[in-house]
Amino acid sequence: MSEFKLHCFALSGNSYKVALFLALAKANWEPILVDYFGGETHSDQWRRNVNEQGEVPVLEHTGIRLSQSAVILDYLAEVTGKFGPQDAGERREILRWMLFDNHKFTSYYATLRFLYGLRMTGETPVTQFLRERAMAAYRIVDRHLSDTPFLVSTRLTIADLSLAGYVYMPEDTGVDHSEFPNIAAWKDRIRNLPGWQHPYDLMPGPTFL
Ligand SMILES: N[C@@H](CCC(=O)N[C@@H](CS)C(=O)NCC(=O)O)C(=O)O
Repeated sequence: MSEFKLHCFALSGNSYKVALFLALAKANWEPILVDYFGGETHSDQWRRNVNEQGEVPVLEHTGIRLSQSAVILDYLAEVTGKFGPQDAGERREILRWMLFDNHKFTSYYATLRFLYGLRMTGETPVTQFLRERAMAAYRIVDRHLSDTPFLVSTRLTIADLSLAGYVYMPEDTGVDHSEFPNIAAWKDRIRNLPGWQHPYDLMPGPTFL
């Protein structure tokens, strides 16, 4: 039996943050496919038994069940001793970037990708707004990565894994990624780490709608 169980699906970049941690840490884990597009996370039963917040990822480990990717990454860093902070200053920096990620970097981009890249809504005032907000967040991260190889340190931390959730997703979002050379170099550094896998290889389920 696997030590860690991750409720997830391939298209979920928020789940990928955790799946990538488990892959890079060479943990003994298994994915549990959630039928998100079939409405599973909206069912009373799923919300009662898995996550009242109605979201993946959800991690199960030794009788503990956790949601929110940032909380899960923090937990995994603690129990595995990998990719976590080395002192209080790093802990605060990791938290600062993970909060920025949840509010802006992942959040705007993931919603844009869902509408424009998966639901194929075409351009609307909403996609336009989301792209502007996402690109503003990408500019901030790109500038930050111009003088550091990883977000918080010279080594990979859970802050990098949080921001990496959607950056390998292949769908067209209308964002010109050539504007972000430092993010491209950072993506390559992560991709070259032993154990890295693309989200669609790491998690089960359909990869298009
Ligand atoms: N802040 C959450 C976001 C999780 C999230 O939005 N997950 C999506 C899938 S990628 C979801 O389950 N959404 C359900 C919904 O919005 O109804 C995290 O980091 O875990």
